[in-house]
Amino acid sequence: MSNTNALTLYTINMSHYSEKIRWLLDYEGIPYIEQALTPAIHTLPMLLKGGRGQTTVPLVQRGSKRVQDSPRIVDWLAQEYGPLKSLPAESLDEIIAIQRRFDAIGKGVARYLYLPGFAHKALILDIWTQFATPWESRIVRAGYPIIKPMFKLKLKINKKHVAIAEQRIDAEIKWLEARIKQGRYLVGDSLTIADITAASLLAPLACPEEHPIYGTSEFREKMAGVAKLWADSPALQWVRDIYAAHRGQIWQVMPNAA
Ligand SMILES: N[C@@H](CCC(=O)N[C@@H](CS)C(=O)NCC(=O)O)C(=O)O
Repeated sequence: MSNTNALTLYTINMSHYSEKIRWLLDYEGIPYIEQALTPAIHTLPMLLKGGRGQTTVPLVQRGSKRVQDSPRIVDWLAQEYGPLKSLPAESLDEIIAIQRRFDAIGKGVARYLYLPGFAHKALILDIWTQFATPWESRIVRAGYPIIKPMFKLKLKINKKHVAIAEQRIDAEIKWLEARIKQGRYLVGDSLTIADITAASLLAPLACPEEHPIYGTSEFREKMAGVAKLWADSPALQWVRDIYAAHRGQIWQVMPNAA
């Protein structure tokens, strides 16, 4: 494959939306190169590459084509690399509706974990700088007193919005519990993007051991400790089971630092 045809996935190591697309690519056997960005440093490159006034990861690039925002990436991958086994045509509408409902709680999940997580500065900085160059690491560490309040403002990490997030997550967890009573998979009898989205977006709460960030004991204790409310719920157990059965090894090839 020539470089123009190579697919690059831009991620942040802790990002669950990035994990959703990484998982989809791995599951579909679509070759890609992962470029891991450092939080805060990611802002300008993603703004410029995305061209939509957004600074978010994931973003995929092939040649001059760039696609930002995970549901748009799913659509584009289906067009370019389809048919995808995780998007069976006969159940498309149902799968996309479930993708939408779990995409909608992703920011709430991040908000919910960061509020108590920010008490653990050393852990946050270690995660944020995992793929940083030495100068990026220095910028993020020195700039943390400014980056943290900006991040809190942007993601609405405050008691009021965390309380709303808790209610919304709880409602989706209850929905998931009812759904998995009907079968192992959310739609049909095989893994689809509905399962991949639900499992990825809830993974920071479920802490599946396969995930290199969420699966560590330090993350479990310091970031996800607050999710005790649901820790033993059938929904989060389902997330761990789906990871164990279908995720395989994450980062078979380590990402490049971008
Ligand atoms: N709707 C977007 C949401 C992506 C998103 O919120 N990504 C977070 C990381 S999990 C992010 O990039 N945050 C940093 C920023 O907004 O600059 C998607 O589905 O891709």
